Amino acid sequence: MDTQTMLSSQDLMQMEDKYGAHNYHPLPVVLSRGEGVFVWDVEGKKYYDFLSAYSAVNQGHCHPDIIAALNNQAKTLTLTSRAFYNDMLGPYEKYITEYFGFDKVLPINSGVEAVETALKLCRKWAYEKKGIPSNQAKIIFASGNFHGRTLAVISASQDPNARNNFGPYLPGVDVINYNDLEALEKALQDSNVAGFIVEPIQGEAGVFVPDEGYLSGAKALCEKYNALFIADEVQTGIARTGRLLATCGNCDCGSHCEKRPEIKPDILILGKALSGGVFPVSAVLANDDIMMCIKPGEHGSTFGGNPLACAVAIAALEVVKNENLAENAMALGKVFRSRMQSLVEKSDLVKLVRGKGLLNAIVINDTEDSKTAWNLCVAMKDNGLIAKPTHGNIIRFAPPLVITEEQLHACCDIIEKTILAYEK
Ligand code: IF1
Repeated sequence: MDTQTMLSSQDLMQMEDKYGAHNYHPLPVVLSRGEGVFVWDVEGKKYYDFLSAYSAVNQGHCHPDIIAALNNQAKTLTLTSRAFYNDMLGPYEKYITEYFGFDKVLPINSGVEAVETALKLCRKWAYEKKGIPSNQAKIIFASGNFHGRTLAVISASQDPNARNNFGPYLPGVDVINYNDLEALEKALQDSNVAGFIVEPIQGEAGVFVPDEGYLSGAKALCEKYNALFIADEVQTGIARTGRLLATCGNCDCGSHCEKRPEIKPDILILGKALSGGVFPVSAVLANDDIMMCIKPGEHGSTFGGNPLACAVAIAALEVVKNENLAENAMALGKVFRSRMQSLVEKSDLVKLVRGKGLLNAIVINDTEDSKTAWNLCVAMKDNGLIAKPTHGNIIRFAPPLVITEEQLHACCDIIEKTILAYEK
């Protein structure tokens, strides 16, 4: 559509407003190109991307290796459905199960589809292996959770925007306080509990990092009460928090060490950066005693495990390993938080910084309903860095994990300059 090159940002925003559902309120910037840590708007202005499409672009925008895998496979075979075998799925399944250390994978597409798959798998296991009476299974969620937008997961949400007027809600859903092992143990006393699903760090809630020992404690309690520990690593996985998975334990040493307990979930949910932001690819991993509860014809999707997704996901995971993205996220996350901590000391506007690896947030010293965080993001955009508030007064900062230390300092300079100028 050659007229597209003539349309301004304003034209394009108005076009979305007129023809698109109003289910988002984007920052007023219209992106037309991405490369590595950078994106450009329609007028050619360059920005650092500090959201990474909510941690889907960990490998950087349009990573050449992932794009090459996409292009090569796209010219060969994109989709067969699972009515037939294809020559990419088996090698991908072997690759990803060995990569994360599980017996099997159920390939699917979006993050929430993987969450739904995990919930169905958990219930199936509960009836067929734990022996919970039919239709009595309960799954425990954590307060402040975000697992996607389908009716099942919003049934566990406490965010009025996510759930109001979408009822009736799914039964068999219990919600307990996040980061509260006592509450978890109390809930697990119910013999009808099938599992506990949790984000190792709550992204949307505002990058809440639980106490040291919370995840390992939760896993131990699930074992004690014969319930499944389900880790939703759609946002925290794939090196974002400074390790391949955030459920690798809470030690900050950055490499494998005895201090870091291996917190292996019974069911692992991945999405987003599993494809490097190039294509919707998600996955549920589990060992045979759980995964084999689903029999042929009991679950699936048209695109799940398609050859294109397999090729892209292998390339995306190769980049994570070959470019040491977890180590980079661990090291630069510490640099980022230290720079933000010095901003806390300089500015009345910044209350605190928190996060792990390169999933961080600053809390703005204003009320939840204030426009300050939003206004700061608009001002940062004008200064060449795009980010977006999560809730109210919290700004999430999540650059692609390929960022260099020099680029990170340049971004911290932009954030600092914007915030100090805003106060005046
Ligand atoms: C939106 C939030 C982030 C997720 C976790 C499952 C999913 C997500 C931990 C579902 C998706 C996305 C959804 C997107 C914005 C973004 C988001 F702000 F919504 F909450 F990242 F924090 N589990 N998160 O974070 O994956 O089906 O979207 O592929 O809905 O606005 P999906």
